[in-house]
Amino acid sequence: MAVEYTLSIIKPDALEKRCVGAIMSRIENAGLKIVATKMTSISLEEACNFYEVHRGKPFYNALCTFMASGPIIAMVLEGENAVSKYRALMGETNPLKASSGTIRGDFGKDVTEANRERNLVHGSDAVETARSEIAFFFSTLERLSVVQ
Ligand code: IDP
Ligand code: MG
Repeated sequence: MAVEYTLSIIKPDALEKRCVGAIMSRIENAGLKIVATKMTSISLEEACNFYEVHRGKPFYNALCTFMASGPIIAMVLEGENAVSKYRALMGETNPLKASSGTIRGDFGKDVTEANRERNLVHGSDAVETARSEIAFFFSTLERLSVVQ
């Protein structure tokens, strides 16, 4: 099986709820390795660029405003099938539908239809996407041993 890299973001709502440690523990317990990380924040313009693929969708403005609303933690995760493994750990996009045992299902119980962009975490959806998303947040130096 192939070792992959994926970009994880712990979103502003997770920092507000103080479940950063719990999320990182779940990542490590699932056999994924955190190989780069930083706490940072992004401007509205940067958030809009990061989520460019969703431009024009009804939730786009709310999503970008939310992502620029507070600190976030970006991480590069390494492991076999890291992309799909981390997406399974996150659970469904809609926290109202995400299963118990997933990050979104367990920490997003207070979310409503009106603010369901607040789903705690981001994870790349493919190896190719991960490559550009990692480059968005991390310089070559910061990526350390990540071969991409
Ligand atoms: P993903 O994060 O599970 O890959 P995407 O479809 O790529 O889901 O959507 C990006 C982000 O946009 C989601 O994580 C969530 O924060 C937000 N989002 C997606 N669909 C909706 C929606 O229908 N309402 C509100 N926010 C949404
Ligand atoms: Mg996505």
